[in-house]
Amino acid sequence: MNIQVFWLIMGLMFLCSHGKAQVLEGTLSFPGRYLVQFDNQRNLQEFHANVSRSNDSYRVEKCGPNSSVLIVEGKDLTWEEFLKLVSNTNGIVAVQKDYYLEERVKIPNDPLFNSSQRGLQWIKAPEAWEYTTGGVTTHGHDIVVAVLDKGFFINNPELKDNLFVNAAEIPNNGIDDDQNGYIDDVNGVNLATGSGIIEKASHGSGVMGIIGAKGNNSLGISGVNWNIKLLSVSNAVSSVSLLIKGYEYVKELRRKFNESGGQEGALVVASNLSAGVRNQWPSDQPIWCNMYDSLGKYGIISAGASANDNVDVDVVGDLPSTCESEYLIVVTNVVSTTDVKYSAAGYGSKSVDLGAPGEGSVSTVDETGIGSFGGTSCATPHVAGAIALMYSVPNIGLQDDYINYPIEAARSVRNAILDNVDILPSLQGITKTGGRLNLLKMIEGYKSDSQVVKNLNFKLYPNPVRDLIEIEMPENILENAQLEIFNINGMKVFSKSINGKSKELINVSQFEAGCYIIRIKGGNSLYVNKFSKL
Ligand SMILES: [Ca+2]
Ligand SMILES: [Ca+2]
Ligand SMILES: [Ca+2]
Repeated sequence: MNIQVFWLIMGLMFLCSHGKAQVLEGTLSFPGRYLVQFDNQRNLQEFHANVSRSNDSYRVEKCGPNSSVLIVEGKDLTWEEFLKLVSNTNGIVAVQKDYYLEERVKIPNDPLFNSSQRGLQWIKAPEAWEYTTGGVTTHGHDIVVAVLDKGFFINNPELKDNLFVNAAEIPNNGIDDDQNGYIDDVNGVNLATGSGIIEKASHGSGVMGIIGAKGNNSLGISGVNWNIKLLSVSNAVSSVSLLIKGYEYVKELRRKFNESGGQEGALVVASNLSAGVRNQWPSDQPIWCNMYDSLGKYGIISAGASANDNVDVDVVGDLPSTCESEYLIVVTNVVSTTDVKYSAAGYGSKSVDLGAPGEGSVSTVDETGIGSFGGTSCATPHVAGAIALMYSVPNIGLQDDYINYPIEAARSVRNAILDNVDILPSLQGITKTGGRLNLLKMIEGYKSDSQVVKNLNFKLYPNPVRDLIEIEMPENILENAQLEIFNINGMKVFSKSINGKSKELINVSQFEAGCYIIRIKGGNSLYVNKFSKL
């Protein structure tokens, strides 16, 4: 045994005997089974042959035809005996015990999680929380969900730390500091009074708790997001005119965010409406339905509740269920204990997108504590919460898109939710996806829109260029597309909105000499080309 291997083995013996070896995830090792890695096949074969010859009670197996790792297993073979076995062997790189791996789940310490939040298990929340528990993007922006409802108990201890705070509004000075039409709207707005004093009510509080009751705080329940910013839009559901005022209020915050590059306003990524009107159609209320495209154009996906009756909304009508917008997700009610569609819940293969846990849930329905909560009202905020959770997942491409391409980012999140449901027999054929929300599959199945867009060239000349470069716009490019130029290090050096002209002339005389990439992005299309600056 060479001296390095001796110290390696001694080190491992020391670590293992003190129970501190951190070789693999998990703490329990498999009795009698060990791994040994060699520097080459010749040394591996030699050891393999020696062991097989001298100890027929040991099983030796290669981890693959060209693998340099052997599994050595023997009944009652102790770690010390194994180390003795390998001690006079050439070419050993490493040895270790075989460990059990832990299932990667994150269980919050909220006391009602295990007993009363079965719905979060069905949608694989503990597994999704291994990726993220919500709150902020990797750029540090707070993720905001707007809840449009009658009122909210915003002082509930499970909600008060997860409330949106309007940084542009000075509290209690009687002045509309951010000039959005509402005085002192610090945590949100009361549309009935025009003030920032939030109406108190149970239903909206329950909705909020599902999206983002503080998780892992040893209290009550856990929301889909442990951390989040909940925007209260109270008295939004007593009339459609107030609802539209509410949507406009929410949209304005996101508009400011987008237009300031994330410096102002708020990153509102979802709105939740757990209310509706029966037996109505988009033709009855076109302005209401138009709001969803209008919000979507700023990057907001809306979650809307289907009816609380066992009706086909495609036949009997329902709003917002039948509004046709790609930025609206319509949700029906799955029993949180059994994972089967609740009988008294609306459906529709054209209008109702998916199911989420509803009936038999609990949430923050009063001023201080937790109580029963159900219906499509409870199912819908699971989806609004899922949208928000998505924005906090690091390293998936979405993080780079939401500032510059809010529409594409929003669409990609919607697709991630709808393309990655668990199919349920009770939803199949009567909902668009035939399935129920799955947070883990949503995250793992996420595809950034920039990965699926067309990657096409366009004409530019002259190339190489000294002063003025003329760009012939690709056909069908949207008027609100963005033209950007990046240097070879990936730094953006130029950006402008395209105004629908067929050609753009750009002065690059001040650019340093070198290679540049031009990117034009709009809608679902991405066009890329390169030029050299002399
Ligand atoms: Ca204001
Ligand atoms: Ca103020
Ligand atoms: Ca809690």
